[in-house]
Amino acid sequence: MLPTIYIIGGITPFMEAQLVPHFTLIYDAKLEDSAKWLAEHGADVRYVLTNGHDGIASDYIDAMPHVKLISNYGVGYDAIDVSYMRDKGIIVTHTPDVLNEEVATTALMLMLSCYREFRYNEAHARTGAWEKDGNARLSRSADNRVVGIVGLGRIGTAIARKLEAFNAEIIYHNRNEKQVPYRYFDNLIEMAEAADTLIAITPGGASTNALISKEVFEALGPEGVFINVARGSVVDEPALISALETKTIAAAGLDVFAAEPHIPDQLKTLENVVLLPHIGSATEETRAAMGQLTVDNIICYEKTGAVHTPVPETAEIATVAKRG
Ligand code: NAP
Ligand code: 8YV
Repeated sequence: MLPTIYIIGGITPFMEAQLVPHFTLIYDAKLEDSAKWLAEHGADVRYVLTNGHDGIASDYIDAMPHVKLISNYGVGYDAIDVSYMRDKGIIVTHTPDVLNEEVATTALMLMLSCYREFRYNEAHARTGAWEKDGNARLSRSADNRVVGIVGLGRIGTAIARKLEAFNAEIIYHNRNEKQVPYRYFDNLIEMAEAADTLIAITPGGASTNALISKEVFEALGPEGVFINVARGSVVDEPALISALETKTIAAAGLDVFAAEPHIPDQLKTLENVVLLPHIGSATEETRAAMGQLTVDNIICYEKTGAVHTPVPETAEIATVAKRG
């Protein structure tokens, strides 16, 4: 009998083609009654493949007593209770690094759209307003900005590097100072005061919940631009809406929201916000690389008992194999 993978959320045909010869694939979305299926067959499940949006509920895992590994198709794993999994001896893997450049590009795309008022200018061209009303109003330059990165990790560092082309001065806030040539702020409010633009790119979860608060927006100020490519939970969303409505900040570019795929109506009607449907890593090339690593972690474990990219919280219970 082939080992079973329980799949939550979608996977690409390319991922499926690699798994089908070696595993029995059970798709949560295709089950009429997941709880009933798990009660009858949960003991057969050896692997879970899920993603950053769906994660896995702990009661699902309780119904799968022989699961060895949860392979997460994404780098962020705040939707998985990793301490619970570690205590049960279950390894969790994710897809670091392979998406750094894409998510950084998305952050820049949002920042440039805010400064150069892409939505307004595109509409001015497309709707005929240019012919009817004359030239578009002036926007503001994205060059020479002081950019505060909240979460200077793998992706934050890629954002900082891409911003060099715009002559940005990079400053950052993490819990820990790093050996990097950028100014460190242990106080986020003080960094927001010093910055023209704030870019959030931390993990989600309890430690960053509503980290970007009303006070942070007040410190960023009426010329300030806020970009979020982290998680919706990192921001106090009602405070953000209010800051945009009252022009406490100038503009925001958002790829992530508190209750995805729902976006609050107030955000949809505001002129000074650019909205994206969580597409930070969503290109064919980057999703192929993420999918490959997600699949490789399972195949490697099945063949050797080792994985390539465990999350730090389960690294101590995992054997790590370099990717060939
Ligand atoms: P990473 O390398 O682990 O970097 C995370 C950074 O955040 C670290 O520098 C960390 O530094 C900092 N951080 C963590 N908790 C913090 C806190 N409470 N306060 C301040 N800083 C904190 O992770 P990554 O690979 O860059 O990914 C970051 C996140 O981006 C993911 O977890 C995910 O949520 C998000 N993401 C979004 C998309 C998208 O499609 N929009 C795609 C990929 C990833 P310290 O530990 O020193 O605090
Ligand atoms: C994906 C992400 O949208 O990697 C992450 O943390 O947020 C994105 O790359 C998500 O994980 C879907 O698989």
